Amino acid sequence: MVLTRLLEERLGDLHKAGKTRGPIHRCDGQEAVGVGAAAVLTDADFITTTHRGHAVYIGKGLEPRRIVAEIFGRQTGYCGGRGGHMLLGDVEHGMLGGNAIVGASIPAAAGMALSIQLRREDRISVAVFGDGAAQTGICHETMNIAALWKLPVVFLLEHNEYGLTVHHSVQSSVPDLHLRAAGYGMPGEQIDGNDVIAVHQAVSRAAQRARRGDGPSLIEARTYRLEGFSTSDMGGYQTPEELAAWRRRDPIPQSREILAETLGATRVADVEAAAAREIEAAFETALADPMPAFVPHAPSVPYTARGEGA
Ligand SMILES: Cc1ncc(C[n+]2csc(CCOP(=O)(O)OP(=O)(O)O)c2C)c(N)n1
Ligand SMILES: [Mg+2]
Repeated sequence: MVLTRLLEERLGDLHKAGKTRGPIHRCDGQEAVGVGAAAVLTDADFITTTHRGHAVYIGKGLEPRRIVAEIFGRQTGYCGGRGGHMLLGDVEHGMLGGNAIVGASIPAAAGMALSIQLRREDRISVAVFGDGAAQTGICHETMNIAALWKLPVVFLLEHNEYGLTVHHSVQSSVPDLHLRAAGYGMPGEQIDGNDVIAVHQAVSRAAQRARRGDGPSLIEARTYRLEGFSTSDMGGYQTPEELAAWRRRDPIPQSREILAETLGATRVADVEAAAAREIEAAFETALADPMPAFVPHAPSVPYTARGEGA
């Protein structure tokens, strides 16, 4: 979680300095969802995420250095520098990508779950998606068929109160989205998405159910994004009181406190210092990496009817 926070703080600074290619979608305040969920999975399990996927990338075990390289278009990035921060994937870690199409991470994960079921493999698939994505048609279609076919998939709804600048109260017919699970015939539960242990426990339960062949579950993790929709967001739609209340529930200080009780404050500080060094080194080395070699487009041929010409 600290790696993710430090990565994003640095990305925010670099965007301000005009050094990123386009805005970055930060997940400050939401780190417990992606990290807590990914920690349940092995490399063999699949996960898909959203345009705000840094916590999932890190949680699934991807290296910060190659994440930074990808974001800055370097050859050494996970997708050779061609995916960028929203479309980063790595099959070896079962990280099947962030996704810039709202809602599209949901059927992608269910499709992988269908493949797992057909091949009788011992792995599961997880879809992370937002409260805005939960209102799309493809979400409903996917949940229906996944429950009907008992696909080994976990639907993890990262409810951060807003879709872009739009509050959930004006985009959803019900405030509690896990209630919809009943309509599809699968279990649904709401959890505190800022409590990394609660996330880990809920995803573990859903993962066990999926592994047993009992089908999908819907977990609604309630959280809040403490920064803008993207680094280009001018803000103004969140009240100072709302922001302050959620800042007090920042998952990182909460986890730090719990860990300090069991591990001791010194050990926790050491781990955080190591995370800071890792992020520092990630930026230093990745930004010195080469850009991909220029690949010219294939020579264009005049358009002819299908089957003719080149
Ligand atoms: C199909 C589609 N429609 C609209 C957009 C523009 N868009 C990008 S993010 C976003 C809001 C998504 O909200 P949510 O699912 O809650 O994710 P969050 O940004 O809160 O993490 C919208 C409407 C898009 N990228 N894709
Ligand atoms: Mg949202």
